Amino acid sequence: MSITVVATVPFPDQRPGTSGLRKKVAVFRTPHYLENFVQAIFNAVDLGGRTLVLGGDGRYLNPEALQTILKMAAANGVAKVLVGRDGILSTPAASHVIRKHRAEGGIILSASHNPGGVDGDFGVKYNISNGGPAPEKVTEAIYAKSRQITAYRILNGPDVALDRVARLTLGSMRIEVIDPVADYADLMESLFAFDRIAALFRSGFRMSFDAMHAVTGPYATEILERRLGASPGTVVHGVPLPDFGGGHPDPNLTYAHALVEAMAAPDGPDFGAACDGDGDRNMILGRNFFVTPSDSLALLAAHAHRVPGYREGLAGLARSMPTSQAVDRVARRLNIPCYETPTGWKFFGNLLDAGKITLCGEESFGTGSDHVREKDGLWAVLFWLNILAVEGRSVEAIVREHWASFGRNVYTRHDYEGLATPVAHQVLTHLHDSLAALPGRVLAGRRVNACDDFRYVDPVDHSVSAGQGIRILLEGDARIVYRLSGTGTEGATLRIYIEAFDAAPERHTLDAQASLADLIHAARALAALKEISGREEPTVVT
Ligand code: VG1
Ligand code: CO
Repeated sequence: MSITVVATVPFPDQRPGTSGLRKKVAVFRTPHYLENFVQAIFNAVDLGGRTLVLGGDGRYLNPEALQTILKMAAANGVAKVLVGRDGILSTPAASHVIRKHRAEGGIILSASHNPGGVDGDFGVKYNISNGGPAPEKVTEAIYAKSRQITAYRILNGPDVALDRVARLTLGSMRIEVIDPVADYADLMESLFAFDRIAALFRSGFRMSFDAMHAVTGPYATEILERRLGASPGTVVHGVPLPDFGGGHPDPNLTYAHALVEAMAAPDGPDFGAACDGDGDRNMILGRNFFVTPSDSLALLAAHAHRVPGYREGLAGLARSMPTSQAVDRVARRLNIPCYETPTGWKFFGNLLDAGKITLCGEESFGTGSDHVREKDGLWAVLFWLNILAVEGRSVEAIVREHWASFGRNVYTRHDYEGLATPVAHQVLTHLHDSLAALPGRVLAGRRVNACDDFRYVDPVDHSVSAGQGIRILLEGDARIVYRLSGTGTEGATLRIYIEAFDAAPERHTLDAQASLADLIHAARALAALKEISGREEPTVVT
């Protein structure tokens, strides 16, 4: 088999965002576009003679892209590729496979929670040997290479059969097609009290897990229905489809509305959960009750000592900056550190590697621990099941007890999607210009204590990440945060995060929108949102 060196020109727009390179399928189909970026990875990271992990969430373009990447890996001297059967690997499972098999890195094909299909999104993410997303110095190196590229290397060989577990070769490169679920399911079994959870299901406890026709279907079916004995039908939308059945595989109150409705039915299940396209996000629901991701993180931390994998205690906790400060309160009670990082899982990697933290999470339905280096949707669901099995009480009762003990950080995120990029930048410029005059002023009845544009200094390698979002810190632990999304593929998305602390939540409404109404109003006014963008109401509220 011969290697072709194909001449190409750089594409200017291949800068990885919050979580890899995400673009419309049509962009990835531009001739040489995918190949360029993949060659930029090979040029930036020395994978010659090394092992690479490869897999994706099964979305449209996955099969073709997998074959291209396999042929390029062979032409670039990669020794061995571990690839999930049918090209399937959830993001957390890929992270585990990289770690377990001591691979040099992994390429994950996914655009996570973004819609799929021919008109949807596609993505390529590079993970390093710790199993986590490449840190900024690596993504910047890849980006730099993508702008200098003149040619890529590809093997002229046949497509590889990925439909069964096998050991194959392509040129001089070895390929192992692996069961995408087995290693991951074993890892989950090592962390959680499967006997207690199985007993819970035997007692008649009912659950609905919505895989949203995305990657977690096979994982959830194996773990929940086969290993834990949940009744057949517990997993819904369990078959991964290239277009996710036309849905938006984002587990939140807007896009997982079928599950939300099922949980509101009088005879509905006791527990509901959903994961996103690539299986790293989770949504947790009780009967007619939504657990915010920020509360979920805090609650898992507070209950961790009851779960076998975390019985020894927690080294520390971390949350992304916009995530609510509920977990900070748990850290204070446990007398352990709590770190505040910029948005994106890559910032947790160093803290996890250094043993400084055990659990971490983001407000965007992401929770995880040191078991892998990605957020992990099913892991969070199993953590909750373990707590429910030990507590023997409802989701709502457990959350309310947490609030009674720690107080409640009432929280919401408002997304303004599809803004024209210059308009979104104008909003941020306007905010920047207003910052200096804010401290001491009163907003929604609360004094502004401080405000800044968040700048993170990594406690481990001291690398600096600036411009990570505007924070307005108000009296009484209230906050308003603004930042632009780094994962969207259409125009710009402005996210506004609003939080207030309620020390006596039992006396107040459960409705976060109602209790935060004055802060929401102030946040919009401060950004001059209506004047600048013509928009007042967000497109998605979580
Ligand atoms: C969003 C979330 C962020 C998350 C990222 C990747 O980024 O806000 O918390 O880490 O998606 O999640 P942004 O830049 O659009 O706000 V996923 O499930 O892609 O891997
Ligand atoms: Co995801």
